[in-house]
Amino acid sequence: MIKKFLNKNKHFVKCSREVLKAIDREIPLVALESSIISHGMPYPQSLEMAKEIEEIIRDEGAQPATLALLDGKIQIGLDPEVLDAFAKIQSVEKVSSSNLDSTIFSKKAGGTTVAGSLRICNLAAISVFVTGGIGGVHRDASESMDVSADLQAIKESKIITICAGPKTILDISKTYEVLETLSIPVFSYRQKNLPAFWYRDSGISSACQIDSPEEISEIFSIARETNSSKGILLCNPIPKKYSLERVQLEPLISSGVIELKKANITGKKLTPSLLSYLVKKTNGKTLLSNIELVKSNAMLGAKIAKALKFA
Ligand code: PSU
Ligand code: MN
Repeated sequence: MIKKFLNKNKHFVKCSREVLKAIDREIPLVALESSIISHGMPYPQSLEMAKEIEEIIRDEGAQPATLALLDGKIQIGLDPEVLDAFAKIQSVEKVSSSNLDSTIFSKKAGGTTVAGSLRICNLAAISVFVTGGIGGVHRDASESMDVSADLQAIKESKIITICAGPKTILDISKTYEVLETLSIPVFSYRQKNLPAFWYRDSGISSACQIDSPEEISEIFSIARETNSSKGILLCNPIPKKYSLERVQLEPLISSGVIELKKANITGKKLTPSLLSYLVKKTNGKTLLSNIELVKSNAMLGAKIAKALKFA
């Protein structure tokens, strides 16, 4: 299926050498976003993280496919030299579902968010997508109306998105409410409650706990058989060792929200600015934890991709 799509759309889609080989060998793909590289983390940690998670996925016997936009084309997988170059580009567009087409048109470099990446996964029929934390309802949403396009994109995706929950900087309970309103099936991994990125426990209980890659693969089959047109969201709690304390983090998030509001930082800039504010205020603690949770999600994503193949 993916081969047919690639042959038909060479003018705007390009695969890395490694991804092409993996498709031939029927190695299952795990899609990765690239906005986390271009906007979510500082360089060079961003590049190191990207390489590390790709390696984790390969070691598990799956094929990483980092998605991005370059030279007017959708890239499925970045060859090592391309990934290196991408991580160093200073001005990269943050590409959501709404500006994917305009970024292809402008031929600018683009880092795809969850929403942007899921559009590509849909096109290329990639079933497993890994990120750190999804976007959602911002804490000042009652005023700003800032709700990430990620939520709508997950609903429209037919893909399993593996994350550590919504990012802690968001209004977590409102975000889980909107997920419910959109009727997105949300699962927690190996615990009752849903996580919230740097926190293992959001305090919100999950409708369904999943305990193995095989179980999520079964749910994916059920969703297909029952003709579900929605994506599946699997929330994998951050490893205990790297989870952060509410008492320490909450005051910093609150002051960050206020400070950025004063500086008029809104829209696409809000999430990356809050993340980098917290990295500075915690002397890099939030960054280390962010990297570790993405690694843990990558490992789980690879296992799920394999389980789907053998289902
Ligand atoms: N996960 C991380 N760090 C990030 C992101 C995810 O660990 O920076 C990115 C994703 O690309 C996500 C985006 O889609 O943040 C959300 O941005 P916004 O709130 O503007 O929709
Ligand atoms: Mn937003």
